[in-house]
Amino acid sequence: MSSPSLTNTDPEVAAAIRAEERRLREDVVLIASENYASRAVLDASGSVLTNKYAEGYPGRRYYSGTENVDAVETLAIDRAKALFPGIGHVNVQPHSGSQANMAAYFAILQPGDRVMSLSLDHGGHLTHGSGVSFSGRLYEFLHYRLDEATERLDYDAIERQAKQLRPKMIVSGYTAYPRRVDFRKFQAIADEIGAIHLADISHIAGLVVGGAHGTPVGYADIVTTTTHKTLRGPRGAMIMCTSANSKRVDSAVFPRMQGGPMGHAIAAKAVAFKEASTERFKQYANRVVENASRLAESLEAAGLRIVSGGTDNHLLLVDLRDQGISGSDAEVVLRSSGLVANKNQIPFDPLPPTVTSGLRLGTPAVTSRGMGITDIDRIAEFIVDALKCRDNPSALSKLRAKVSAFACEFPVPGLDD
Ligand code: DSN
Repeated sequence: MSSPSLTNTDPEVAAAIRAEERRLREDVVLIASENYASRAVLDASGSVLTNKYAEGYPGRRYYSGTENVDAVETLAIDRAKALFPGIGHVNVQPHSGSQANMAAYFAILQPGDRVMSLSLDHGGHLTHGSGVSFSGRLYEFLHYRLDEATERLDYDAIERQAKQLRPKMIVSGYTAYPRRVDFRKFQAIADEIGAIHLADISHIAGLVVGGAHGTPVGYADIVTTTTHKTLRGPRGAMIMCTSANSKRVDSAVFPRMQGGPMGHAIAAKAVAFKEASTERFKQYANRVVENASRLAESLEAAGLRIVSGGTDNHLLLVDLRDQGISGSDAEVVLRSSGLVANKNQIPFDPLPPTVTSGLRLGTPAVTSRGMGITDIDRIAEFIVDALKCRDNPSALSKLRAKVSAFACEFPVPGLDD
């Protein structure tokens, strides 16, 4: 909420924030990577801790006056360790998921080293070796792909490929893969060839913490995650690793990759980790998965094809090829109806990433607003209606009014708590 001071100092920024607050209330947010942080997280994030320089780590800083940032960073580390039992070491300083992955690579790899990961068009991330990212430019990434028939990971094929390519690192964890990931199998493959296993759980971290997805801890040498997706914290990231990799990871984050940590963001991470340690969060994580599964079923019942036949996690991919509409056009149609989702390539997509044949839908944000199964059925109806009346602007604007009225029935974390 914009304060009187912000409104007086900068009415333009204050107006944009107010407009965003309205949008968050009136839209149905189905972007799988987005969520609503609580008021407590936002308060910590907007605090005076933004003022402090504190290069280094708690107790070992290059600046004085760091006792308070030391306290919040120690809390964040201890709470993260409690959320991921068995983890040896945690670094809560990375500013983003991309930077967490960068530091993880810096910790283990030399330029030119070979890495295996899922290709971007099958659900991997840009920082998993795309040619347009630093990762694809600095290292030799070679990609595994999903099985064409099942649209799922084929662990036997990945094992064969790993034995042939002998990468120094294997990356598991994805941005658009709707199925469970077997981290134990990835570790077995990595062990067979002496590779490091990096699990990027940015999308599913909250599900792991809530017990709705298996943990990579004990199976991956390094685990990276953002803190703002299913974890429902502030925008940012962290790296977890075995004790054996702790020094390498810490020095890769600072001083190699970043300078001063963001104390306000770290404080907000600590608050989010406290919230995620509750029974309520466990229920939330499980409801996210139930809701995603219901959305997949309802859309399938309405005649839409769901990639891989459903979902085990918080997201699903809709294959639009037989609907006569591209992902990019569907994104625009949904947006004009108050439904916010993003176009996404589906496995073996004939269309480029700027167009795509798919839509990615996720339930973390709507579940944070308290929506359950019957609400998800209504959202599925809205999606189907929007696609049906895509060439009828007046029907779309009526639908938008309906969607907004529906959305406004639910509280907005961060604004109403
Ligand atoms: N941009 C995020 C997503 O939407 O999945 C990943 O970084």
